[in-house]
Amino acid sequence: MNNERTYRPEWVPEEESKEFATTYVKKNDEPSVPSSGRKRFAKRKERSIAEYVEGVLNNDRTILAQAITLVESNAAKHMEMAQQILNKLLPHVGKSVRIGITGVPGAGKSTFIEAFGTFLCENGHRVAVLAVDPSSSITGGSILGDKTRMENLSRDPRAFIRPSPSGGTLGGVHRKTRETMLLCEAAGYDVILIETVGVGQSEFVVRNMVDFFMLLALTGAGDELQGMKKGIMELTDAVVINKADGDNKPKALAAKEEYNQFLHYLRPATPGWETKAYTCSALLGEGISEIWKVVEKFVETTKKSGVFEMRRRNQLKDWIYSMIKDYLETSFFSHPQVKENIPIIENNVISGTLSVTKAVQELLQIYENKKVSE
Ligand SMILES: Nc1nc2c(ncn2[C@@H]2O[C@H](COP(=O)(O)OP(=O)(O)OP(=O)(O)O)[C@@H](O)[C@H]2O)c(=O)[nH]1
Ligand SMILES: [Mg+2]
Repeated sequence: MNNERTYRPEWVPEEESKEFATTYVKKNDEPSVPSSGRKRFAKRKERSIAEYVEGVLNNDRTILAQAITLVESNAAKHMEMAQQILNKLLPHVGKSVRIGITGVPGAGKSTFIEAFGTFLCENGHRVAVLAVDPSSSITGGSILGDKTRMENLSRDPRAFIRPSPSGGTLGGVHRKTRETMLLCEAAGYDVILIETVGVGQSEFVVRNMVDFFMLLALTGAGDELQGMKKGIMELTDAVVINKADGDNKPKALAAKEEYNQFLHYLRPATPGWETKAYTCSALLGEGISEIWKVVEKFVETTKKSGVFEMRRRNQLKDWIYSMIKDYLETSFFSHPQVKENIPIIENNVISGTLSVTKAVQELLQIYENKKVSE
């Protein structure tokens, strides 16, 4: 039996029929074509590389979703296949505007993406929504949890929503999200929105894969401006104060002024672009079109100055090195002898019988010797 369609995205309401726009293919499932229904063909036929490439280029959503599943798989066989597909698609990538959106939980990121994405679709764009969510291995991904926030967008055939790849290191998530973004570009999505929760390192990771980075903020700028938010502000191309509606509107406007005064003294995240604060109401859809105008202006300015291309080139370089680092780190810490010796060496360091440098040398020696004799 073909049970492919039983995997419904969670954000589709219970009573909905099968007309939802996004196709959710269960993670790590063998990518496949529908089975013929005959028992002895229980192991379904795999698509060829050419079928994947053609399917993605034709924006066949099922094939796109399955190609993403390949990219997200940690199985060597799938990885190899995914790389071949990506290589064939490379001439068709890079033509989108890549936008990162961050903000504390509850800032309204999902509501904003619903409003912004819908606005873009209505204005002739095709929008892919991805997420980098460091907590997704526990929660299953914030987008998946958004049963209602992106209801319209998830049904819109011009939009494609994919939850954060779960599990693995941040470096692994980085690679998977970047490659997913490339697949979406090859499928013709011209605006890519990447949501991330304002926790830990994920802002830096997302900043490094997008053209335009936006911080969704709330009122009470004074409190936020203290402490860690400053670091994030230095990455942003726009601060958008959301929930500028009802009683909150005057406060939002005051916060905008405060942010603008503060931003004035910061080094801009993008050379030649002045980061400013704006207000909007994602809930009412107010100020959304103005924010798109800001993005358009940004793209125009940075393309003219060459900063746009330069950033993309630097991001590619950064990607090479971050992948190497990620590979080495995983390889080191998953090495059986290293794993075995770490607690012993750690103890020796803590009890004062071994210096840190010596400990590291010993572990590296174990790793490197083992590598040679393997
Ligand atoms: N009044 C008002 N409420 C809003 C607005 N945008 C979002 N909200 C509300 O704020 C709450 C949080 O919104 P979300 O869109 O889920 O926020 P989020 O940033 O995606 O949150 P996480 O996914 O938990 O990080 C919801 O109850 C929204 O209805 C807005 O513009 N105005
Ligand atoms: Mg959310």
